[in-house]
Amino acid sequence: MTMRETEWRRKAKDVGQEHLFAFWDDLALDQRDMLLAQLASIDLDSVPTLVEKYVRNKPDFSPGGASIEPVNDYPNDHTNPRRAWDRAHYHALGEEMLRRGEVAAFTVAGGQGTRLGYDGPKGCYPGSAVRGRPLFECLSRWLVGAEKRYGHAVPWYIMTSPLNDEATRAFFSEHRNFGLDAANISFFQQGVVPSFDAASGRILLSDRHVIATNPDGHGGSLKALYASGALADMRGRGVRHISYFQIDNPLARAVDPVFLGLHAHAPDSSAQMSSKMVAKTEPGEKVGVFATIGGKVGVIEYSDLPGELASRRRADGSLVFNAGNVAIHALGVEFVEGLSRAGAGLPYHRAEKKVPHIDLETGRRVEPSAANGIKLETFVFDAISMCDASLVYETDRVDEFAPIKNASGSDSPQSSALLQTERAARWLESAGVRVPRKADGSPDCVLEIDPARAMRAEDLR
Ligand code: UD2
Repeated sequence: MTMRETEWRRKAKDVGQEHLFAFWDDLALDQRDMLLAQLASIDLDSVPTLVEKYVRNKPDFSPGGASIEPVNDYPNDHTNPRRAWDRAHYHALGEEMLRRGEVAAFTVAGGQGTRLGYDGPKGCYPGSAVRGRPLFECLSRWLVGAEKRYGHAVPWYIMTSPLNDEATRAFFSEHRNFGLDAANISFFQQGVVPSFDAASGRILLSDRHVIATNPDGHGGSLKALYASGALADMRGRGVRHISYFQIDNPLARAVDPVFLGLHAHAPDSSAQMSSKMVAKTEPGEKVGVFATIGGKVGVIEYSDLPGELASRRRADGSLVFNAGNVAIHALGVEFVEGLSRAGAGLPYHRAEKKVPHIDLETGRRVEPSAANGIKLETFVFDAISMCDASLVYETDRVDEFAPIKNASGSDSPQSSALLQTERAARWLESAGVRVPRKADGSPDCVLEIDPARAMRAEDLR
């Protein structure tokens, strides 16, 4: 018995997880090393708390007794009498930030294309309506355009996970970084958390020498930005704000001067974390909702929003809680650093899932037919309620939200292509181009506009 093993075994026992050594005697030497290395990479001390708080109990993320009000957003129509604001002013301020190189782009791309039936990093999936450009390339075109326009490169940070890091890097090399300078692209991996057996609270083994883990959610990006050195790299480049977006939305403006200007300069912004919203289409739409909860802006995930609040309507028929979260945020470098230094972790959310594992009695692999495991994830939007103040900016759905999540139906490649076409059609029409439309008003064609050429309708005139 090596000393290292004794120590780890004791530690595992102390936190109620001694079974992780159940097959030790049968393991080859390299397998033993792998198990010990994996144990060293996991925060074992936190395991008893995780089990108690999230496996044995179900934390409640519903707003509970707190007062809950709609958010006071900046409306998409800046002339809206509800709240008129000076769009041109913030656009100019945001452009200045880009000219000075104060902005980095950040994509969370730790997920796979599983829901799409695609075996690979989601960013490699064809996303654009006409050319079928991969999602990574759709987003890269904004950065090509911004560099040309503002004379300063926007460094791009991409968070991968152990599931797709290698494949993502290889994809960028194969595509010569989509024309961007490799010196301005950084990849780093998010962390993982152990997956638990729902009934016993034991950590599952995915092989006799391998602990079952899952990526720690997009909220893990804040910790990973710090731990990977990405924040220090940003500091070195003079970056002060991070433009955050998900890999699944080919219409996301990777950098948006108006939003960045509001985030950094609006009087009611703390420049810590700001967000974009779109008006929800129907009460059941699967997007989180921004609300003022107990006096502070936060997001209530769709599964936690009480039905009565989701379907409450104003006299004009519009939804009261309509501020849908499109997962586009702006974050201050200082804010993210502060959270990490203070060790201010985000809460975990639990998901009951089928987790294949090794049966501890027989040593055989089990493919469960029903949910047997608990996976824990953190959500980036939980950081919003940690801000001193947080701004929400309404954007037009057609202009900015056409996610590709499912193989068919809503949020699918087909629905995304329709929205991309509609946006391009509107932009072209505003520049005086006649776009053929069908009797129902939808464009009678398929269109795609390259963001490297036009970042907004005005650019086409
Ligand atoms: C998310 C939001 C939802 C709404 C919607 C907008 C959550 C929990 N819900 O739903 O409120 O805003 O998006 O499109 O976020 N990712 C990682 N690492 C992880 C997990 C996810 O990088 O460990 C990335 C993933 O690659 C993708 C994004 O985060 O880019 C969204 O993840 P999702 O598909 O699990 O979230 P979804 O669509 O359920």
